[in-house]
Amino acid sequence: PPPRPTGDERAAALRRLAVATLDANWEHDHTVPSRTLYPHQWSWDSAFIAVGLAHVRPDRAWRELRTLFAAQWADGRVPHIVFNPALRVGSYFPGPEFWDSARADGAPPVATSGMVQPPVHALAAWLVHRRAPTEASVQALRWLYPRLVAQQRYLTVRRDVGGAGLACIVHPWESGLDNSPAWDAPLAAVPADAAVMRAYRRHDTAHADAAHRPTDLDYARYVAIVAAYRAVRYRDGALAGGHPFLVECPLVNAALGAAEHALARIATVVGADPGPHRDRAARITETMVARLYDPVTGTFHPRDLRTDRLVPARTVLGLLPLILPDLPARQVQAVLTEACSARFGLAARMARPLPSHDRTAPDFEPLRYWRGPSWLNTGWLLWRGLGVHHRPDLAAGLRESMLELVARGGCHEYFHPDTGAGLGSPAFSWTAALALDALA
Ligand code: 9WN
Repeated sequence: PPPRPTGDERAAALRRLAVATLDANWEHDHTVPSRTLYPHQWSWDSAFIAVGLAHVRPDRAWRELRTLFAAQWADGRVPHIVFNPALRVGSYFPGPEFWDSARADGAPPVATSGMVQPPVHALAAWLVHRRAPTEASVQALRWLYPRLVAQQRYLTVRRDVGGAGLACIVHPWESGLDNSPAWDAPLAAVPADAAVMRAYRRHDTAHADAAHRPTDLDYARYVAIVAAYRAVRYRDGALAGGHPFLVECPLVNAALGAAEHALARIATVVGADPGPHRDRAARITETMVARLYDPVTGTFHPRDLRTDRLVPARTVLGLLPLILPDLPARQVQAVLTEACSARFGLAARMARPLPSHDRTAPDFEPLRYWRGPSWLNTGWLLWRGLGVHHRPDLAAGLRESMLELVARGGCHEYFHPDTGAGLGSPAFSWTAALALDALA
């Protein structure tokens, strides 16, 4: 067998691969997540990508965020997809014709989706600036700051369907973890029939193994929920009255709280008052503990607003509130216990990669997208949380496991949670970007 590469050789090879992947996915003013599967711009992908670009191409990191926020709606929502008008019809489903954003009030001139994704952008902007603070990065922060504030306002005001101060997601796509078992219970109430999908052509299954993607029934429901939101032109006023999917997601709300912490730091750079951001962050954390933490399971769960119950599934989403610096010690300890249990296997020396779902659950599926496989972005968020809560031993174990995945498998979209084999897109941008950040 060839000699094992040294740590330095592994790092250098990984860095080269990651930079080449990001360069190949750069498209004029943004980075596509994947040339085949996702050829437009995605919201939270761009935030992760910016974090990675900051290490090698800081100008592009800012450009990435600017392009995304140039498509922000008048109400403050940052759309989860910004469509590239140069691409032919059919390069992604559901495409711009399906979303029909032009008919919605306050949509930008460019075609976008009408939904959001986890608001990890303020954190990303802060990290990009901190990596290389320059006059240009301060200017970029000045431009972004009011837009990031508007994004927060949209989520905490218009999307506060539960009335407690948390943001509600109106579609599984908004969580970024589309077919996570976390959404099975709330989705079961969405009337849909797999036959609906005969009217459409999925694009994803032409580029990835259908057995590794959401099912046709999932897609039928995804399409039905978009159709319900599109019918009211993406207005949020009547959501509580009957929208088919209304859930408070632990990741979206943890990102919301972490964003206020990041905004407090950004505020000091741009000459604004950090105080209100700190107050809002504290309120979000408190409310998350009160509404989404279950003392019996010792982890966070989504709250289904249509039944006002916590969803029982224990997924990686439950661990991600660890990114909140003001998470109380009791919840920090409980989440660490959950993460280090046989369900997720976090350890200072990890035997297997961090899965996206509880390995011991009967519905754990090692190959199917967010129902088991290991993803770099959820690993990266947990890794940051471990740093924030002073667990360098566990952070080092997780980092090593993430880097080993990419070193062996390449910049895949996700990885088999037992073997580490690469799955999904083989040249996926956030995997490259977050590996670069973990390497630094
Ligand atoms: C739907 C782009 C996006 C990610 C999501 C991931 C996947 C889209 C899809 O790809 O979602 O938004 O077509 O499956 O689940 O997290 O942002 O990479």
